[in-house]
Amino acid sequence: MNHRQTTTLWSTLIVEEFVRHGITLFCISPGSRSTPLTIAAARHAKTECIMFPDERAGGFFALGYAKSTGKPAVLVCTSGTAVANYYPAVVEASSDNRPMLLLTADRPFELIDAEANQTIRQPGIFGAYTRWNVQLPEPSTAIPARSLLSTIDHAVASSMGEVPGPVHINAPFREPLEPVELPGEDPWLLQLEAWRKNSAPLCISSQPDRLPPEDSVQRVRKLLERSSSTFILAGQLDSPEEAEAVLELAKGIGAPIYADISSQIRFHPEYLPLQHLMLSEEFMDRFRPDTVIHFGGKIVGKLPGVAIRRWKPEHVVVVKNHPKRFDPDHNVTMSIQSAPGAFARALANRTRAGVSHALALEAVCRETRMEIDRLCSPDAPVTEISAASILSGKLPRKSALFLANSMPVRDMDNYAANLNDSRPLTGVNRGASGIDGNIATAAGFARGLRQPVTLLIGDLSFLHDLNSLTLLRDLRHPLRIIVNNNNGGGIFSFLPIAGQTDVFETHFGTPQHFCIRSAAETFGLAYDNPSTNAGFASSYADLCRSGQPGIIEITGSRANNLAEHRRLNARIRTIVDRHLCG
Ligand SMILES: Cc1ncc(C[n+]2csc(CCOP(=O)(O)OP(=O)(O)O)c2C)c(N)n1
Repeated sequence: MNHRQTTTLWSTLIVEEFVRHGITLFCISPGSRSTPLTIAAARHAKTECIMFPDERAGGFFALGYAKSTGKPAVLVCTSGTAVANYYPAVVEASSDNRPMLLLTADRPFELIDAEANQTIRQPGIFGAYTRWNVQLPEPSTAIPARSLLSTIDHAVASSMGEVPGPVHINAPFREPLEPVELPGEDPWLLQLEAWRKNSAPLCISSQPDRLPPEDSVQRVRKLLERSSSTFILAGQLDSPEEAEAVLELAKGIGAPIYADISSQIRFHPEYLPLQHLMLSEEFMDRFRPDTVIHFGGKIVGKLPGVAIRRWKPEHVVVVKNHPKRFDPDHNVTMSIQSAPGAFARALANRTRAGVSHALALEAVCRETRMEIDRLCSPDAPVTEISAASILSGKLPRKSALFLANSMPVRDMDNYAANLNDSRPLTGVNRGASGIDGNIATAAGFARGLRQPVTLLIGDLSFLHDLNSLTLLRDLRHPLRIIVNNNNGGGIFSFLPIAGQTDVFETHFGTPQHFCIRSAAETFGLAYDNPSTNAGFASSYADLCRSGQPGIIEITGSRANNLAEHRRLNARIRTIVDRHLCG
């Protein structure tokens, strides 16, 4: 085989081995050095290739896909800063334990550190954020073909292992890069004879065992039996089944449950949102659990953490499906590695129903809901709070929700209504909580779920990921974007820095005065800018009915938004105090 044939075959084997693992989505960015990989992916009968002019968007799209499928996509790009553009998505995938495969083309050995064009130090570029990284040799028949396939197998196993995350394969190629016709047979392929006759990968790794450890189940069961007051926290959970199991446990043992917006419980009709109770300091002082059990990942709201720091419970148990430390307040007394849903089920089966700690929640929730609903009256102006609340009640069946960072995720966490007939899967980027890549992640989420997705996002986050609007056109399941345009970072108005008026507006508020209508036009997307709650509800219903992607802009002001949040939270506090502490 000549050099060109080796290069072609080398890349073909890499792609084929990924496909044999069921990894068929390739997110490719254009470039020359990656030609052998791009062509191998493009010409494989079982792959789906999506093109991303912007690698950063490609990375976040792959992240969203992994969030909704549990599977990695393969990211392919050329050498140079193209690779570095994956960094933010790699950080988020690593922090949020999502599988991701980065297959980056590089220049060959003789061009490294020699001032060659578009050449940077690529091996290990993602530092501590990969589960594994490997430098491939330049394609060569001196390398056993089995070792190439085995490297791909190990990459897949590492990405989907005990702690899923990014794996970086850096693949140098020497010119010429363009593929050629392959020889029918070659001695190099002799060692792959058995592999070529079937369609299985060379090596399949076992899936990590996330069964509940029996000794931990027993230990927590004993804690619960001795506990006079237990509090359950549901952090990020990935499936409705897991969510159901945790909710059932809470009901079974009569413990109040605080369910985060990413727990897939927040919209459950049986969930009584403790988010509101947490606003009352008096409540926090009176309800003092001795045992807290946290299921799943992070929690968006900061009040549960504040409460636990104040309560100082004897036992804080964390149940999460990975071995990483999960203890931001250093108060965890038992850390359990298990699938949260399976652990909750095991516990529920072995735990006697305890004394019911039923707080007088129904009345509080009813009255709180009435306060929120007052802001949603049809003729009132649509605001960030009313938009979140109305949206939570209007999400169509078989569609999902993605919440951008900053206020959208918090507003939905705090003010969502409990839906009766639709419980949308809810995605967030809370691993590192960036305001970058939220549009691309939501697009990847829609691709993975094969469902329409609604994204609620602030104007700065929208601007940050503006070029990802190109992705909307080609999605088979539409992404609907609702932008809260308060002309800057609304969240900063809630911080003490807002008092430092000489620097606040210019250095924190950072208004950008850009035109969202024009952005929609530029990318060929439907657009609307309703002013009332009724207008928003009908605009959203129209967009959903159209089956098309589109943007709904909600124009507001940061000052009004702050005032409305303060007024509403004060009223909720009064309700809670009256019912629970009076
Ligand atoms: C990549 C990144 N840069 C900066 C930040 C800090 N940050 C957090 S919220 C925020 C403002 C976001 O504004 P916007 O998206 O308009 O949402 P709003 O605060 O108005 O809800 C910024 C800059 C971040 N989290 N991530």
